[in-house]
Amino acid sequence: GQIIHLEDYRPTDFVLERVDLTFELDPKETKVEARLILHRREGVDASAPLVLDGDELVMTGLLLDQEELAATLYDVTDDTLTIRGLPEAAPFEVTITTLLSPETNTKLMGLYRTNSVYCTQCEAEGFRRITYFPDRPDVLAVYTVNIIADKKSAPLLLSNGNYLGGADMGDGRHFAAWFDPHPKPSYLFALVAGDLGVVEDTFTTLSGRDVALKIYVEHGKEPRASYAMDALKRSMKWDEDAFGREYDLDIFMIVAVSDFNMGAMENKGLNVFNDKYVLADPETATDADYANIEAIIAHEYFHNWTGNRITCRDWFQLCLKEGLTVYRDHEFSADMRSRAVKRIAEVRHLKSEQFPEDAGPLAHPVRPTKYREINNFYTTTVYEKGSEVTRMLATILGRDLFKKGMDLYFERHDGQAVTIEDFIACFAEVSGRDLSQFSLWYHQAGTPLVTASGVYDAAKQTFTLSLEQTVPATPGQSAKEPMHIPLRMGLLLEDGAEADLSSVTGADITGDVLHLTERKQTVVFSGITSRPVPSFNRGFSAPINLHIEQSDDDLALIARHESDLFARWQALNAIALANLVSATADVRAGKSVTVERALIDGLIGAAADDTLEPAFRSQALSLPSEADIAREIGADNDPDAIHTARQQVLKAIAVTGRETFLRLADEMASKAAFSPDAESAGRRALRNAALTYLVHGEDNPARAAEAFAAADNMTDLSHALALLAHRFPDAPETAQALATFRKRFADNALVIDKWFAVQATIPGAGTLDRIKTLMTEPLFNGNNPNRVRSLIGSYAFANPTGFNRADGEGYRFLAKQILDIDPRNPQLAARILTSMRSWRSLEDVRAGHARNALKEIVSATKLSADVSDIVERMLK
Ligand code: DPP
Ligand code: ZN
Repeated sequence: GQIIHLEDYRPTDFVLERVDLTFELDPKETKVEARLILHRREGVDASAPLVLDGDELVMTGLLLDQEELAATLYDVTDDTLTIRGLPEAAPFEVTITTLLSPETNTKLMGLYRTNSVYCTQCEAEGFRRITYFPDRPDVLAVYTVNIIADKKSAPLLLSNGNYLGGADMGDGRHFAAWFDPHPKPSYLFALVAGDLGVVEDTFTTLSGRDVALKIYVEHGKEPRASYAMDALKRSMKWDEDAFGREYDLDIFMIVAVSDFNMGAMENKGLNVFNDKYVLADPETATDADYANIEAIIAHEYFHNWTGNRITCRDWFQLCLKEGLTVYRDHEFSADMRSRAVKRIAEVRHLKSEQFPEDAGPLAHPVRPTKYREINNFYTTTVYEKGSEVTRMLATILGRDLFKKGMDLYFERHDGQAVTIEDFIACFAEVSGRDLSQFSLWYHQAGTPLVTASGVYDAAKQTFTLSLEQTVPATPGQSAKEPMHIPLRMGLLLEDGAEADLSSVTGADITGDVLHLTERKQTVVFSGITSRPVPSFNRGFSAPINLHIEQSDDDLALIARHESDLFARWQALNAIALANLVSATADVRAGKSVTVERALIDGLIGAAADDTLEPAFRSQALSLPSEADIAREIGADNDPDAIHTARQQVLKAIAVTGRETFLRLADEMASKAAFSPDAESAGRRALRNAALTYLVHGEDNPARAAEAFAAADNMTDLSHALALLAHRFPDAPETAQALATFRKRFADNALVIDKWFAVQATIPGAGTLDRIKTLMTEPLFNGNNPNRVRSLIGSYAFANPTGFNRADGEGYRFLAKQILDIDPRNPQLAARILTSMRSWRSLEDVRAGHARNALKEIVSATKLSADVSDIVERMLK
């Protein structure tokens, strides 16, 4: 594919007024008739042709104003249909007939079949696989959709908007018509047809309109959709309360399908979901599953305003809807759950997924300026960093001005396809602030590094802070400008009180936000009565790396006394990370590992502190991951040494904390019936964290096996299974638990995904053979994206020692799998390949093997644009 540049954007030559679509559904040969009403945009040359996008289409008819078009007036290429000789000013009608084969559409883009259900996925460029069309987000039109299908196999016929009516056709088929009054881009089109069960409810909006809510799932799975329904109603209410946004159709539908490339899709009025993010009950879903369902139901619903009513001018603006909508779903979850615990989980995710992306060959700005394959830009940078940028805007402006800016955005741009500049202009206008420096967050890739050091002058009672920021070079961007970094902070005094920050020179401070805007800034605080311990980046107010020389004692003080709970966790995490890095160096030097007292005391102290909520204590106990340690080390990584070091630290904490962990395992055990609420989930998390330590402090699997046998919900069951498999992979107890689990859940694909994932993440070189055997298992299905992600994705993304085998076999295996998946489902192949994004930070031998595996992929004869884009950027 060729490279698309932001600077080349220009509006279409033709304006699309209306779209009428008729589908005659058939698994092998679906006929689509698309009637497009268009007119030439004012000022466009009268000879300019109409160029429509297409992808793997078979066209069997082409009419202009109902007349067959002469062959001399149009051309068809692999990806376009060009029509010449069109009216100069008057509207005209183009009618295109195409034939599709949903059954053989393994790319899962456009119209495809999943479990005998017809389903569509059009974002980003899937609509062009249905008909020739101006398939870009700035072409907004009103759609009417007629669906004709076999009545028996497809009793349900759904599309966007409101239901107009339907009828029996007398020949075993029936038809339904839908009309969506809201102009929309083609990527929000959806059609679903099939035989599904439904869960129904209603929601009354703030202005008193009743909206019918329907969640469609496979027959028999209806009870497992009730949590999703509850989450939907809470989302609708929250968007009214928090953002004043009301729903705008008579009906809101969600369909859960089992073959889906992404998490979910926000099609207008008809969201389509990966069933993983809809279906839940205590027996089959973990607390993490419940939290994900709540967040993703909210996310897709919130898109109705941030994405659908106001959409993107072009795909470079993807963060306009995604970053903003992630921010909104984060705020929703924070309001539904514990804000601090939610923030810790978000930051863990950001650091483990987005920071490595931003530090490697795939780094790109939140708002990129070029792409080859847009599917490859649905990244953690666009989503998660995009959300953080929105959060910083709210931090800088303050709650009221941020809200005013959002209100202006909704009012001014409703019904439009806009840009990041349009969005920022609303906030600049309501606040009177110049946000041009802040906007660099959208344009400069790379995680900024802030270094800080402080000097206390007891005689003058001043504290002088020297701050410096650098933004690392990233592909295509060598020199960077200083950014506006809003750093929330506090100065903790010896008695645990907080210093007043108002007497300051060298920086603007609003509340507890220090505005770092220069490359170097010297900030002097006066009236500081004792040597202060600075606590930076409270609530992770800015997505940065922070380097500050701080003693374990000072960090421990923050961990005990900070008013910001997130900052307490951050301090504990900093103590742990430094210790894990030095332990790794110890292992590589052949020395015994030192575990600092501050770490052991800090963790056990937090765990034992009954004044803190259990969910927070479980987060405090959860050590940085092996990937976190590798990222902190940065270069020349040996995953085996990291694993050994981490295991030894874990064991030392386990031994010292044994009494505490025994107490927690007992006290946190639930006697009540299962409830998925955040508080109950927090108790389970703390109990399982305690169990993890206990099991690591013992050398037999009895405790984990007992936990497995006693578990009465999936959170506890899958945790016990992972403890057994990861700590005692070869024990008979493990083999037995795996067999029991498989037998019990063989009919439940989502649970079997967990069974594959737990085995794919067993540490050590031996896991590759296990995976090869699992691929021959009858339950393995290489065509189902969830299944492929659970086995191959988990191995490549979440098994540092297993995947990064010193002999390179893990990389060679992955290369082979990528080449196997790519022809069927390029999007899936490209996504899994990004697991190798940090290969350059490995030690030389492994890095050499990784490079060779990537070269093997790049030299394959036929690669999709998706995979070749990723592999070429990774080798550059
Ligand atoms: N379905 C994806 C999301 O909601 C892409 N829009 O983020
Ligand atoms: Zn989204």
